[in-house]
Amino acid sequence: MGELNPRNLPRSGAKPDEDFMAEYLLVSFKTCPWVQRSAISLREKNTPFEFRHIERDNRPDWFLAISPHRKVPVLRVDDSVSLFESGAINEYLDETIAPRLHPEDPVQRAINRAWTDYVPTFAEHVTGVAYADDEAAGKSCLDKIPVAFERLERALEKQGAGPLFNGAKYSLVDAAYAPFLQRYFFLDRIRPIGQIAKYPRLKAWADTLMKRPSTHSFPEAEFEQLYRENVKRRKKWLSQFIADVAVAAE
Ligand SMILES: N[C@@H](CCC(=O)N[C@@H](CS)C(=O)NCC(=O)O)C(=O)O
Repeated sequence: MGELNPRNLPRSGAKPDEDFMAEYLLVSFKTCPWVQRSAISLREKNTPFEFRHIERDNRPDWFLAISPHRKVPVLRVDDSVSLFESGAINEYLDETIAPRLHPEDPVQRAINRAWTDYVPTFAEHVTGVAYADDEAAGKSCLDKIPVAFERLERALEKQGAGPLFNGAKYSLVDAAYAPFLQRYFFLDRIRPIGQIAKYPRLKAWADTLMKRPSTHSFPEAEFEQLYRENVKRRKKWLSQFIADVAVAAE
């Protein structure tokens, strides 16, 4: 296995003083929201980890050997176990590292898990416009945003006062939604969508999460620029509204 061991490979861009052996290695594409969800959990648990960014179009052999679906994130633990799927990774982290982000109450835990299960649908509705081929498809994606927002608004109403999903205590639900709420704001700044202001609880929750340091893997402006470059590079309908970035050919 030596050759496929990610530790044996030179780390691009690593400075000598960063060259530590982390117990946790999180393999990522820089702008992947699912990776971000696991990175957030590690940061909320104050757990140091090595962030290893690979390129979507050039996935190394060592990565393909440890990622059954060829997707990121993969969390390599103690250089011996490779976990995949951000939801499973976060459950594992929560079972093994304090502080617990799941609530103690089993009913609340079930509710939290249920809302975390809604994330893929929420993501598809809220960020689908970035993948639309033309204006009609774009408009039909945008029409789905209020459905997702309304559901979360109602869920937050039942949860109570905020500012986080479970009130004062950070949970895995916060970690799961933060990357997609952040992308809504990015999209809204590419071409105004103007939906979130209609959902005051959701807006307050999103604002709280955007201010939370754990949400951010990179400086915010730099990350938004990377996101815009990705959208522009896709050459979909929304790309035309990004005039201000030069996108390097891949
Ligand atoms: N359900 C997965 C989704 C992960 C995912 O879709 N990752 C994307 C990057 S953001 C990926 O690796 N895509 C590569 C591919 O589909 O080949 C999770 O939660 O980890």
